Amino acid sequence: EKRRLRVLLDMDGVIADFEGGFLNKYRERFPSEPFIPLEDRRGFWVSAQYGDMRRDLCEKAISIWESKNFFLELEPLPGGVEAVKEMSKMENTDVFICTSPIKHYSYCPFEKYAWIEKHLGPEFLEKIILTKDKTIVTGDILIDDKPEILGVEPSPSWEHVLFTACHNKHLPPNTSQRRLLSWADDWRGLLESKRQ
Ligand code: UMP
Repeated sequence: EKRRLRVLLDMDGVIADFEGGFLNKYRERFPSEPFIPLEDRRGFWVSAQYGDMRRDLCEKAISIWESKNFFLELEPLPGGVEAVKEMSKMENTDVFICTSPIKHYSYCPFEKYAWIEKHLGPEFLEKIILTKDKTIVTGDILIDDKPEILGVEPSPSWEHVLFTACHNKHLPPNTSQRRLLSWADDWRGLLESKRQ
């Protein structure tokens, strides 16, 4: 009996460069406001770190990803598109893009679909899971840059592998959480380890 491997891939911070896209557009729109270089990013929430710097910068940051074309124009992260295409062609492997939309829904959900079609191809439109709660989605592995993924299911089926990003790379080593350092890291070996 053949067991298929189900891989769940986060979008922002894993295949799409949310942090880089944010910083470029923030600096373009607010050239005289302070900003946080990517090497100084700490914590998953960009808005929280900007708000800590100066209260009003929280909503200025949010206004960037609530703008039209923000999600659509994100650059792919190095090697991500190639890796997703390659793993989806592997035998006994099902790949899904599992991503949380923002609450301001005018552009984000549409643009996430458009981004996937543009960069991965129309066949991947059938592989998109938009959810605020990834714990209720079943899979063998979830590759995501958010350090803690919580929801209504206390015991999710997947192993969360932390994808390294500017905001999580300084976290103290966590022996109970595996990491993928980038798409140049051994993601094939990681998938193989889940087939045992
Ligand atoms: N996001 C915010 N605020 C932030 C940073 C990100 O709302 O400070 C959004 C961007 C993504 C979502 O739509 O949160 C994160 O989704 P996942 O990467 O967890 O799928």
